[in-house]
Amino acid sequence: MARFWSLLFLLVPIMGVGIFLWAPTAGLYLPRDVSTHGHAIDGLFTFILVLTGVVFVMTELVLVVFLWRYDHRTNQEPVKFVHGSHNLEVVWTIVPAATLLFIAIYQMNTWADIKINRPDMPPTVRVTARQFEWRLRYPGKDGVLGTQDDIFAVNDLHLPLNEEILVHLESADVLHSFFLPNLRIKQDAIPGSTIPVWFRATEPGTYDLVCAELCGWGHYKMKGRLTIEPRKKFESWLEQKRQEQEAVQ
Ligand SMILES: [Cu+2]
Repeated sequence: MARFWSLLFLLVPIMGVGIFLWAPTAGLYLPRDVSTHGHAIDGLFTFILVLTGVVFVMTELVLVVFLWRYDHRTNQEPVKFVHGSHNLEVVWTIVPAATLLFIAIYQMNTWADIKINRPDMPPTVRVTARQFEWRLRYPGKDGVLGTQDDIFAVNDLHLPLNEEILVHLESADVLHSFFLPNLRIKQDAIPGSTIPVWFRATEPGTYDLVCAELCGWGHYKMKGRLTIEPRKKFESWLEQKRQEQEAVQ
């Protein structure tokens, strides 16, 4: 029976690795990347996944070998307890600390590109998250956000293709998270702050915009749509919105 348990534990690393190998073929992996910085994020993701994956498989195999070899029926003598090992403690503290420090340094340039080196430009759109929708506000003809001629939309985010985009992200009530999976963008929206988010989309299309922070009972339906389109189409969409808006005023 004890042998059966060790084999059952062996299924954990086999299935763990198996699922990761199978998922991309079933379309259950990362969605298609349509941003300029996405490959850097995906590279970090894969690097950390492989690193932790190798450690995971190694520790699982050690566990299974010990379960198999030290089964109680073939090891009748009493167990000898060991109370700590200073050297072992030092080793398994230093190795993870060094690994974490390495990852912290290794990801620095990507972090700087995505979170620090903000483009010097006026915002393309203001996104205000609220329970349970995305309110969008574009500058009107004057090109300045926050003036009388601004153009409004809800859940329908349109942005121009192959251009630097600067989003000003806000929250009207609680914590939300602005998540564009295809652009590898995920940023918390925090009440009381305006958070800049920038990126560049490289392929036209319609993509998901979802909330990635449990923000209340209706969190599941806090879904919008991101449309990436060439500048001309984007401008005619804005113009159409503006006319609709004037018609009801
Ligand atoms: Cu939300």
